Amino acid sequence: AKRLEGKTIVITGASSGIGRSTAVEFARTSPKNLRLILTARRIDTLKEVAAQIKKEVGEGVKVLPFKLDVSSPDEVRSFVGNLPEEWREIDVLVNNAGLVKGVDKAPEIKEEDINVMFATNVTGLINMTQAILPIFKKRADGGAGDIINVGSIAGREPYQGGSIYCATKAAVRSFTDSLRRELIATRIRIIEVDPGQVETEFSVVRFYGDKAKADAVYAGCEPLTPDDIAEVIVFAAGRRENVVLADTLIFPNHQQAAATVMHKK
Ligand code: NDP
Ligand code: 8X3
Repeated sequence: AKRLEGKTIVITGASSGIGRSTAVEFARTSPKNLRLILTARRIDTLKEVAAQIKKEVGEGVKVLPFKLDVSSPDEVRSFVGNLPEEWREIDVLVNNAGLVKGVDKAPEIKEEDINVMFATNVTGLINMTQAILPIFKKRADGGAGDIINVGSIAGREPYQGGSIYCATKAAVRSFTDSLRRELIATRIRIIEVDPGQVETEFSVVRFYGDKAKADAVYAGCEPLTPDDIAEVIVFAAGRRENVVLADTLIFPNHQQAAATVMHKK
């Protein structure tokens, strides 16, 4: 917790699920002297998260809700410049925003779904990384700061009906590994956290808002909670600076190996 003191942390997709839990967990772990920049498209929801943090930990943590669509290159490019001056010395970027759309198989996959998944999960994550890295690189020893990318078990184990989503998460994994090698001569840490099944709005978004279909995904199994992943993200950011928790796969006990190998009751 001491190690996180005074840090400025950006979280993408902080309005729901894993991103929202990560915001709250950072605040809980380091309730004094932390700056949290919470970003997503739903600004009203981000304000609710800010209010929840204030209620839980008090005024010690400063929270800035900031409307940002990571799939918009213009919005990402102007992001840092649009932050108030005292919020620009960013120390940690959590690239969490991401989504899945549909369960269609080729050749039936909707063009719009393909584009939104790549624009958000891949190009959005890369653009955010490029927007923040120059801040890290100005620091001593070639640079310092943490980039924590949320990948997925789906990036390691592709499955039917998920080809585009799986491809986006495989791309995240490959980009993350390249980046870590490119930055070897710096103190910048590149961290990947790959969740298995977590119950969030993820499946509701996948089924275009159909809650019954989303609930069926989790019937007969016990998915992880977003807090389970948030704890790992905050733990990774809180290690002493020479420790890189480079790559973590986390799944519920029933899921074991792959995205689609599941024991249902
Ligand atoms: P949720 O749907 O609950 O949360 C997704 C978040 O991403 C929301 O805050 C949403 O905010 C944000 N988001 C979506 N599109 C954009 C965009 N264009 N710009 C900015 N923010 C955006 O799902 P999860 O919490 O489950 O997902 C978080 C990450 O975890 C994703 O990268 C997902 O792929 C990954 N993941 C999830 C797993 C699961 O089983 N749930 C498993 C493995 C990985 P808003 O709509 O307000 O913009
Ligand atoms: C989400 C994991 O297997 O539900 O990234 O697609 S899965």
